[in-house]
Amino acid sequence: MIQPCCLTIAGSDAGGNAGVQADLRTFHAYRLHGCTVFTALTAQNPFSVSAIHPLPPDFIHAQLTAVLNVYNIRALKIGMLHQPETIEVIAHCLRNHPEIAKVIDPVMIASSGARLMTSAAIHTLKTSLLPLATLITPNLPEAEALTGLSITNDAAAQKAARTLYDAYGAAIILKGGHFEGPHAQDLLYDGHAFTTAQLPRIDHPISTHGTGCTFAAALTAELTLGASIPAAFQQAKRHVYHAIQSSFWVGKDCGVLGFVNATPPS
Ligand code: PXL
Repeated sequence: MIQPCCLTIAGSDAGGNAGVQADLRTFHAYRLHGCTVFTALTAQNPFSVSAIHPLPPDFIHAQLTAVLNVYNIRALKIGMLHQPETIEVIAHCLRNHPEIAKVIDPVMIASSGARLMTSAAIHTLKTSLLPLATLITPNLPEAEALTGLSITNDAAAQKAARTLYDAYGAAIILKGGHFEGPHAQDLLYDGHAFTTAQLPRIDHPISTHGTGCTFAAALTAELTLGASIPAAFQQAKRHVYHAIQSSFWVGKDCGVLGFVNATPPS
């Protein structure tokens, strides 16, 4: 029997907190095989990104062709893209695969503050890639950059989610972690209804670098296993919560998300 598997198209994080490394460990938590297409290599730790090495578009094309032709990929996740040429080659390959669910995490700035996407690339992302998405998962600064809206309260968050849905025809999860308050609340708009997922904000001393990648990877794993988008949303949120709760130290002032056994959707 051929099992379903998933794919991440993202950057490498040398420190192993974010990017492809976070995605693979999340897929493994769901007992899913993960294919990996690297867009760029980064030299970084949770405190700074010291170098970015984008991979050539023809090599990204070769990686995509190699995996899309053979593996039973049900859902994929797109993370760090960095430059316009990268986005164009990915959009070109994925246009022929409407059967694969596509979760796009429009990564723009690392938690250390480093820019992971050039401003020219934001334009290409909007015109070429976001229209292919099944689900888009911006945080508040990314949603503001994509819509031009200022998101300072719940009503503005709903307006931004609806604006993005109307622009791209994809479900939108707006990650509200940047709002202040005792709860970390995220908002889903799937074209029919707004749903929220709310868990207590974890006051944890260990670095949470990589939570955005882990959340999008958990959504991808859930969709691979057949969950609906609203169910995937609640489960993925819980997955990240448990990963933060079980994080541990791996260097001076440097932690990493913990290992979680993900429960498959019922
Ligand atoms: O968290 C966003 C992200 C995605 N991908 C890579 C990253 C980061 C943040 O640092 O390094 C490779």
